[in-house]
Amino acid sequence: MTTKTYAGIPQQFAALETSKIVLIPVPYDGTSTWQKGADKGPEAFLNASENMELYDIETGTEVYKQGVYLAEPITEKSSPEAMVDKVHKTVKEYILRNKFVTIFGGEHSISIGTIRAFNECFDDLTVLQLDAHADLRKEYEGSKCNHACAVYEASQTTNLLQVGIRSMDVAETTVMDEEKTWFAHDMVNDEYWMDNVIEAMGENVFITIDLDAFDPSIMPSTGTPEPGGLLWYETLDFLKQVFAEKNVVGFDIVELCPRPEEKSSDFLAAKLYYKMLCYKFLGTVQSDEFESNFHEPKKGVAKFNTNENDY
Ligand SMILES: [Mn+2]
Repeated sequence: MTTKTYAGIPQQFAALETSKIVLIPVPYDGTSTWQKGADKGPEAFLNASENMELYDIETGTEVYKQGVYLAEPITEKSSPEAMVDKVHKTVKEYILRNKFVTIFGGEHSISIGTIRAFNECFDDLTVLQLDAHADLRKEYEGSKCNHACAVYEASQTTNLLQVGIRSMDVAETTVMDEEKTWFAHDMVNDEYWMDNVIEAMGENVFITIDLDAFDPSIMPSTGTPEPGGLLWYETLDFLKQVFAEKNVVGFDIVELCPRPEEKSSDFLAAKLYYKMLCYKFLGTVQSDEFESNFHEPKKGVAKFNTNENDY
């Protein structure tokens, strides 16, 4: 990776100690079944970020001044399970250091470890998934950590809300909670979907964005594009409301599968990431302490089944 700081920001905004935000790249593409290349996602995203204006017109802010620490990429790929464990451990470590933790993939299986970490640190976690695919398989091709299983665990352990879904296997209907699913073909005729999704959320929300949730017309560089996806301004409008009304505790963005001749997708991912930071820190003065309300691990609380000495 050539980038030394996120988006080329000055060192004074990029040190771990003073940064409120941590960005963890996970260039993993071990289980994807069709187009390979999500392992190149973080690098393309970081390159595009470096060429992006850092003043946000809509919010009138320069959110990078809150501090963005670019963590070492997670390169564990001996097995999907080992990768998920490593992601889980690393994410949890940064949450416990009171950082706003963000992760850039990589294929969607990385979210298994990410969500597990957030779910251990925040009570009553809602997972908001924007995705074309349900990703609810319990196991796929011999592994529970396949990208097709990305949110199965979340469906069992968190309040999982699935938005933009337009592709799934019939077997997944037995796992899916239709009350908590917004299908793309319904959303297009439903002017209240944003309100309804927000109403279904608890206070603490983790957002996982599979970039194939977007329409392929604006986001062609993804492993498995599906027609009929979300557009730019409606997505921003929705995300802005979520950040305004809920305590978003972190997010990940996955499945950028860059192609050398098509850079607009890389820029969409870069801008989306930055916009989400802008919305998160709207109204936060640069010198304010970042207030994370995670719960310190307590002994004897069943939710924390990880040994405290593990990290
Ligand atoms: Mn997915």
